[in-house]
Amino acid sequence: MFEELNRGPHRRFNPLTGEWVLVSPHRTQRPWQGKQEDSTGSGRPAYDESCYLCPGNKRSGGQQNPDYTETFVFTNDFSALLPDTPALVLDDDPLFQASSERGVCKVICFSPRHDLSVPNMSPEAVTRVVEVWKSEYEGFQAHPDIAYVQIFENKGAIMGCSNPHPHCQIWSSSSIPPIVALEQDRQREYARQHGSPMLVDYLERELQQQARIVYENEQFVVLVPFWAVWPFEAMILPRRHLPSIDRFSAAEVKGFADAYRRLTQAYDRVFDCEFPYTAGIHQAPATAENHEHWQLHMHFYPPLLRSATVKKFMVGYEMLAAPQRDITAESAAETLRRSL
Ligand code: H2U
Ligand code: ZN
Repeated sequence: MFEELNRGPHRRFNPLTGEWVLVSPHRTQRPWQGKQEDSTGSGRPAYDESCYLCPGNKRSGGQQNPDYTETFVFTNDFSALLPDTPALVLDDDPLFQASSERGVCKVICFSPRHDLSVPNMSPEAVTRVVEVWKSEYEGFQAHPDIAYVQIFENKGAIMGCSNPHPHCQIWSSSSIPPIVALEQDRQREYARQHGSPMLVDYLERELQQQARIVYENEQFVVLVPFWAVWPFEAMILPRRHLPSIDRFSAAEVKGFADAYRRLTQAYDRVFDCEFPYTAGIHQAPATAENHEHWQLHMHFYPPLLRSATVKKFMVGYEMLAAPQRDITAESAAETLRRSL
């Protein structure tokens, strides 16, 4: 069925967002004479005295990092959201609506080692990172002003990451951000219509088809979603129904870390470089309501297209009409499987 579809231009539907992506498989032979990005290449020292995330160093605001030995969490010195913003709502004119927003932004150093990143950290060290995510989420669940917890990692200068020291960020907010709210509405509606969570049904079908599966362990599956937009976009999905990270068992914390590590190892092998990406977990809001329609998942959006230096641009048609891709999700999954 997909072989026939993949012979020519077609559209694929993203049930999580309701958006369509244009797939043009015949275009992969297109010549390229545009921008070449600098290859990232590692070769970093284990400790960098000028790094604001390395143990014992001073950060921009003057605070000093402890001599941490595994993970280290601190409040972002330039937080985009603040916990004590006074409440203010402008809603009397439908054309000029605004409201104040509260939240907390944190930075999590994954390791004291400046030269490592998730694919070359030990399984135990990556497991520790997932444990910290879980306890941070639980901490925000107890916070009356916080509705949503966004855990994300920006990796690589090409993705705007300010520092190669392995780290991620957590931004928690008093409202549910629009992309998350959209996925929430779509999942709620699907569960209402079909009686089961969307991504639980989706994974079952993906496992039957196998064409887009990259890696499986006992608890999680890594796949290239049918509706992927970025060339090597991927997703980590739990095998069982898990709305949020606080429900992870100890084995699931370990299994998630394994999936995260194995996918990023495969990424690094695709073009033999430190593969840049933006990745993040979407999960149920950290509030007391019923969120059973939610299925936690981690999105990976890597920009590279055909080498360590050639990235996919989301411009022109993509910015004005619809996202478009050339290599199919099936062939990207095959490349990633071969790179495991
Ligand atoms: P990236 O993950 O995009 O590189 O961002 C790193 C964050 O670290 C960024 O949000 C914060 C920046 O505000 N930061 C500090 O909190 N303290 C510093 O001394 C420098 C950077
Ligand atoms: Zn460092």
